[in-house]
Amino acid sequence: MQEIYNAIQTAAIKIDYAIKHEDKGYSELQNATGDTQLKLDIQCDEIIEEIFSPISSIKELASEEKEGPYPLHKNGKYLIGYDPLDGSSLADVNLSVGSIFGIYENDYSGKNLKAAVYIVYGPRVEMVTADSDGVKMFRLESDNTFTFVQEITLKEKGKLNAPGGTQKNWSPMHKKLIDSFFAQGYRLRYSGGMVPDLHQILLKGGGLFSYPGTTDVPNGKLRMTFEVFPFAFVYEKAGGEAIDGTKRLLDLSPKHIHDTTPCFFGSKEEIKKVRNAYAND
Ligand code: AHM
Ligand code: MG
Repeated sequence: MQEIYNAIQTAAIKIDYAIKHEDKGYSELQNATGDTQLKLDIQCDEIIEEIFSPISSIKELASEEKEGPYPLHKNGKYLIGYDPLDGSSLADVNLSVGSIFGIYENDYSGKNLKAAVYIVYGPRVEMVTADSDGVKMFRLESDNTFTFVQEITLKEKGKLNAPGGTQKNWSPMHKKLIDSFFAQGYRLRYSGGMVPDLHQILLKGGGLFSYPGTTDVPNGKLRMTFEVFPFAFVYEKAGGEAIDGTKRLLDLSPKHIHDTTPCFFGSKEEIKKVRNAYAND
């Protein structure tokens, strides 16, 4: 696993450079979800593919930017589902973006996730790892090494609310639930990048991030394999919870690697309220 973490660090340094200095325009291509890919999306995917390719413990890659799985070493132990540059359009407006990695065994179901890692490219470059040792944050230093900063644990209850999805397409129940958090004094924190938004909630001790099913996207926007399961794993290891409204996210399995799901990540108190609201709908 350490070899994979080291490879992610190497990729992160190159991706950070690409974000800051390379071509920001759109390509002529679309990904499997139908998004027009930025040149940066493709470049970051290629950086990761190249760095992961020689690692013999990796059996296969599945990328948000690739149509299907990409086989590497047939005797490898791990499958890696990743989003090379999440929230990539935010780079153009100089907001933080991220890379997300789920390290699986056997298949891409939530229960087979063994570790999760994400990188935040912001004013600082930070890496968060979640595994049987808990959740740890590292920061990129001027000598291009990552040093340990702190362990991350969530409090029982937080103060931040990051409500995703187009509001006019929320269900009345979901709107009432989100309004109820603001009525209790929760503060809005939503940049439109799930990596910095979820990172902020983790570092500030708690809160709620939601991306519900809506009338336009009934299964939500965020993909299980590359985005949702890795963060569900991080939140659970940090002492929080992650559900789709009623069910634990890590009990789900995608039928197709690009499948999406409604998702809620938070500290225990907020998730309890979400579960009650969705159970009684
Ligand atoms: P992307 O993988 O195409 O970048 O989309 C994922 C991003 C998430 O980071 C973020 O939470 C979500 O899309 C925001 O969506 P919206 O613009 O609908 O709020
Ligand atoms: Mg993404």
